Amino acid sequence: MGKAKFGIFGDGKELPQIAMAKAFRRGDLRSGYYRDQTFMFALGELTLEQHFAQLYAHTDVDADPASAGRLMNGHFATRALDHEGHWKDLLHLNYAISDVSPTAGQIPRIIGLGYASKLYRQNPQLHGQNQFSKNGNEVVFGTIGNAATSEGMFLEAVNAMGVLQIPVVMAIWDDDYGISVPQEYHTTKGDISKILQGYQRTKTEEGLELFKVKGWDYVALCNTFQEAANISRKSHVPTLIHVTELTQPQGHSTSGSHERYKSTERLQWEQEHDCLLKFREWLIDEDYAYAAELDEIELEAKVTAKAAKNAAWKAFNASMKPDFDLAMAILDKAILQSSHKNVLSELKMEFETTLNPLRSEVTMCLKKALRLMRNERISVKKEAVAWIKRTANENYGRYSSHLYSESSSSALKVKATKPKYANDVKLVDGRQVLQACFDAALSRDPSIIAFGEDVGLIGGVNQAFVGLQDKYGVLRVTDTGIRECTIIGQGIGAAMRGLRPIAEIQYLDYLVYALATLTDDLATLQYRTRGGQKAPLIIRTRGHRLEGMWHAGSPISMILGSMRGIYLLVPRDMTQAAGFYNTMLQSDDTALIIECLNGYRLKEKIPENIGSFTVPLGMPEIIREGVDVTVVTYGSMCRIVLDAAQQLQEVGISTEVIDVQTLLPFDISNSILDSVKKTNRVLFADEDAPGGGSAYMMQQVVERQGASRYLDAEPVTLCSKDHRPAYGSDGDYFSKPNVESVFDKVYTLMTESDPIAYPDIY
Ligand SMILES: Cc1ncc(C[n+]2csc(CCOP(=O)(O)OP(=O)(O)O)c2C)c(N)n1
Ligand SMILES: [Mg+2]
Repeated sequence: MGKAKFGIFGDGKELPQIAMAKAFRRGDLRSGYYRDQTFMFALGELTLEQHFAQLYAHTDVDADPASAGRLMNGHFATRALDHEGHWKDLLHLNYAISDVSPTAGQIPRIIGLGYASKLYRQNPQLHGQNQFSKNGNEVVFGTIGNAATSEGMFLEAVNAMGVLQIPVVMAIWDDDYGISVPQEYHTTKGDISKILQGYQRTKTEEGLELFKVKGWDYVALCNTFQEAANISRKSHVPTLIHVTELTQPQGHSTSGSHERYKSTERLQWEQEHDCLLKFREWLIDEDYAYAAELDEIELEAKVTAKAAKNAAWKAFNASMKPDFDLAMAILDKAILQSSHKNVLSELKMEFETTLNPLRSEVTMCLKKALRLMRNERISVKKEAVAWIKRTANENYGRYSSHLYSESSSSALKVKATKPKYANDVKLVDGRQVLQACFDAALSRDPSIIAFGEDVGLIGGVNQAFVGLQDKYGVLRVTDTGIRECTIIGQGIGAAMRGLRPIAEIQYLDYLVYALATLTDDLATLQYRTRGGQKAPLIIRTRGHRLEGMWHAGSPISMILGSMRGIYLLVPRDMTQAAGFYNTMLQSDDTALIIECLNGYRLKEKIPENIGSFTVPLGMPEIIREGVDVTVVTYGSMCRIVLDAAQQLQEVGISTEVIDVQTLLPFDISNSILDSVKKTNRVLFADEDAPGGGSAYMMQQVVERQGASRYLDAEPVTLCSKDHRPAYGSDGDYFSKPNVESVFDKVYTLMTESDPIAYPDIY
C-alpha cells in the first residue's frame, strides 16, 4: 500500500540465526547484514514493533533505535552510546554494529573488532576493570551471504583473520543465489568452504577452523555454533561456518519475485527444505511438540506480528500528527484571511485526502500557501513562517544531525593549546617532531595503538615511529600485511571497542584501496545511527608532492566527495601534524591526517609541550601577511606559495598567504573573508586536479562566506594538470603547480587592475 518503500527480510535463514544467538554471550559483537532479523529478535535486541518502525522510516530514536529512520529496514544496530554520545558499558550489551547495504561492507571492521579482543587479552596494560572487555573473552560473530563472499573485502579479511588469530566466528548464509545469479557465477567449484580449505589450521600451522553444516539441521547448527564459539573464545582462533541449503522463500527483497529466476525444481526443493518447516518436522518427530501445538504457535505469531505492525504504523503517524494538525489550523486561518480562499481550500483538501501523508507533503502544502499569499498583509503568514522555520529546524535534527560527533568530546570542542618553545630550541628533522609526539601519546595512554605497513619494526617508511616498537612492544606499534581495506577495518573495529588506533595508509594514493570502507562504513557511522555508535579512528597518511604517479598524489576532491563524516586535516609541516594528532586523540571524532611527503627531513623547531599542544580544527592561519592578493592553500603548497610570495614582493606585489590547515571543517569563523576584504583579490591553489580541492575552497569562500562582494577581480584557481604527476623533478615541475606558476597567476591578477605598473611579461 505504499506505507513502506522497500523491504528485505531474513526468511529462510531463521534456524542458523537461532543457533548463533544461543552461542552468543553478552559483551560479544555482531557484524552482519540485512538477513539477520531472527538473530536480533532472538537476542531481544530488536522488537517486532522496532522492525516495522524501521520499515516505515520512523525518525524517533526510541521507535527505531538502530537508525532513527535513516536506514532501510534490515539494517540492525545496538545503541552503544548514551544520549550524550559517551560509551555505555559495552560488556553489558549485545553489541550489533550498524549494518551497511554494500555487500561485504560489514567485513573489514570485523578484523578490528576481533583484534581488540586480542589486545585486551594480551596487553597487560589493558587488564583490569573496564567497560570494553573482560580479558578479551568477547567473540565477534560475522555474517555474510554466499554471493558476497566473492568480494575482495571478504577474501582479504579471511586471510587477515588467519594471520592475526583473532576471535571471529564467521558465518556464511548460503542460499545458492545472489539475487538472481546462481552459485556457479559466484564461487569456484560452487563451494566457498571447499575453496577456503587451504586456510584450515593444522596441528603445526595456525589458520582458521572451518565448519560446514546444513541450514535446516537444528541440532547440528547448535552444536557447530557452540563449538566454533568455544574455540574462538578460548583460543582466539578464527572459525568459519559455512551454512548450506538455505532458502529465500520470498525472493531477494520486495523489489522482485524469485519465480523469475529459479527453476520449478529449485522452488519445489526450497519449499521442502525451508528451515522452519524442517524444524517443525524435527520437533514433531522427536516428540518435543504436537502438530496442533505448533499450529497454534504459528497462528499466534501471525496475530502478534500484525499487532506489532499496526502499533508501529499508528505510532509513526502519531509522531507527525501534531505538526499536520497545526499546519491545517494555520491553513484554516489563511482561508479566512486571504483573498485566495479557493485555491487555499483546494490545497488543504489535497493534503487532507493524501493517502498516508508525510512531512514533506505538509511542508510543500504550507510553502505553496505562503507563495500564494506573498502580496498580502495578513497575520496568519507569520504563523505559517514560524511553522516552516520550526519544522525545518526539527527536520535538520531528524535527517542531518550527527554527521560528526556531537558529544562534549567533539574535535571542534578540544581546547587550543599553543606550542611552547625553549629559548635554545633545537632544530630537528620533521619526522623527529612526529616521533616525539607519538612517543608522548603512547606513554600517556595504553589504549593508543599504531599499525600499518612497515610501521612496526622499522618505525614506518618515513621513520616517525622509529624505536617505538622497541619501547612499547609489538602490540602497540605493529606491522600489518599489505591490505589497506582491512587496515582501515582494523582501525574501525578497534575504535568501536574503546581503543585509540592510529591506522596508517602508507601513501595517500593507496587510500583508494580502502575507500569503500571509509566512505560506506566509517564516514557514515555516527550519521547512520543518529549518534548511536562511533569509531574515533585516526587515519595517518602522507601525500602531495614527491615522486612519480603513485607517490605524489593529492586526490583531495575524491576525499571531499566521499568522506564527509571524517575530518580532513592537511597540515603544512610536521609540527602542525603533531598538533592535529594531539587534538584528535583528545576527541571522539575520526579524521584523516595527510602529512607532507616531502617534509620529513625538513628542519623544524620542536615544541617543549610536544605531547599536549593542540591545533584547533577549522582555523586557517595567515602564514604571510600582505595587502594586494590573498592566496588560499594548504599542505605542501604552502612552501611553494611562500617562495612565490617572496619573489612577488621583489616586483612590488604584497601577497597574503593563508594555510587553511583543515578542509573539513573549512574555516569555521570565516576568517578568509577578512583577508579578501582587505586585498580584494583571491587565488585558490592546490595540487588536486582542476575543479577539485581548489574549486571546493572557492565555493566555501566566494559562495558560503560571501566573498564575491569584496572582489575587484575574478576569483581564480591554480591546480595540477589533469593527469597524475610524471616521474622526476621535471615531471613534478610540469605536472604540478610550482613557484613560477603561482607567481604568474598572482601577477596576472595585478596586471588586470594596473597594467602600467604590472605590464604583461609574456
Ligand atoms: C557492493 C554491492 N554490490 C551490489 C549490491 C546489490 N545487492 C544487494 S544484495 C545482493 C546479493 C547478495 O547475495 P548474497 O550475498 O548471497 O546474500 P543473500 O541476499 O542471498 O542473503 C546484491 C547483488 C550491493 N548491495 N552492494
Ligand atoms: Mg545468497
